[in-house]
Amino acid sequence: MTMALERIELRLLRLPYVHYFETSLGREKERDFILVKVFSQGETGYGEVVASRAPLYSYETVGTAWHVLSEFFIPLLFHRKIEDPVEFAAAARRYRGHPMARAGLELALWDLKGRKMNQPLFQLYGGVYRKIPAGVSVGIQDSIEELIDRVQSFLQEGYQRVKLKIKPGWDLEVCRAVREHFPEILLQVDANGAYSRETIEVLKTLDEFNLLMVEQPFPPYDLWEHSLLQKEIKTPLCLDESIYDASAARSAVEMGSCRVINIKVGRVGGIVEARKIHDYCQEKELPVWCGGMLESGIGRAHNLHLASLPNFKLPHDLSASRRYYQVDIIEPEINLEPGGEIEVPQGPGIGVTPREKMIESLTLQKKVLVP
Ligand code: OSB
Ligand code: MG
Repeated sequence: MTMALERIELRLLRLPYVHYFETSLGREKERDFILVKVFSQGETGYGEVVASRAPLYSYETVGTAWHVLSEFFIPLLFHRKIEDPVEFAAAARRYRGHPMARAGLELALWDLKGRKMNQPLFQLYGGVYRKIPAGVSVGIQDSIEELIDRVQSFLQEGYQRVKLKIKPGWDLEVCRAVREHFPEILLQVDANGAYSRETIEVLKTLDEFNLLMVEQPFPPYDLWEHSLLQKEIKTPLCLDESIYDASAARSAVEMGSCRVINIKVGRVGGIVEARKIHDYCQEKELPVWCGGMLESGIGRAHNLHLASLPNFKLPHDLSASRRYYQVDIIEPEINLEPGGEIEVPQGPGIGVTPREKMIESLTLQKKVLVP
């Protein structure tokens, strides 16, 4: 049975970070993002759009997502009287691109569905893990000393692995220092596409540091360059930005461009596409892990449910609420358990409760759409 939605709300929120976050793409002090709320028969579903203010990580922005959601994806739902996330994913294929926008809406429909069925999302997805291993992504700092201090305190909190952001000039010396201080930890690096054919020698040297993986050394649309590098180094390459859908995953694996994939539901356009990538990698015996976009508790709760699927086999970029924000927009907040794990929320839908008053006070812009 197909139920029609009564109303959809878009909200632009701004949330300051507890500590700036710097990657090869730049330094950010706060996060602007869109919250999607879908309403049906007294239930509300919540989704988060991970596009940021500027087109740095990908071409999408808060502005492009607001536009395509208002003008195309939401009218499509209303026009076809769709409420089911799988039907939405199928119908939305007529439009190209804008994965973060479509994922935000699909996630809201999943949450709504879970709440209506009175089931947590991990159960709808067929998840198998009740607790997932937490990793932490540590940005570029002003000095190596500050970086070592930050890594030390995250390890004390219990994170199971550390990911360092690197860029030309903040790479070998940084890895060497962190390795010397912490010889045993699970360590990996992420370049967000900052290297090129000309700077490949540095990447080959990374083999010295016993890293779990090197994430996205070259720009997104360069599978070929990654395949050449993977042949030259022992450390597995992991792709993030390059894997924009299931066919890109297949091309990358068949070309030998990576041995690990980071799945982000926003980057690939929703849970339906994320599952295709998950299932394909499982069949190919390639491990995946769940990436993050510094989400609020709503997006992170969604990520926890996704990360419960069986082939999510490496520690994730999923950290406690307070690693990102002073106060999160959900309760209970996401916490790290002893041993560095995070529990998958057990309530219906995403399994956590959005703090409506706080969301209202953080809202910069709001739009209500009706059929
Ligand atoms: O490349 O994984 C990335 C944050 C914003 C944009 C890109 C990336 C990241 C992170 C953060 O590494 C991971 C997290 O949310 O904990
Ligand atoms: Mg990355």
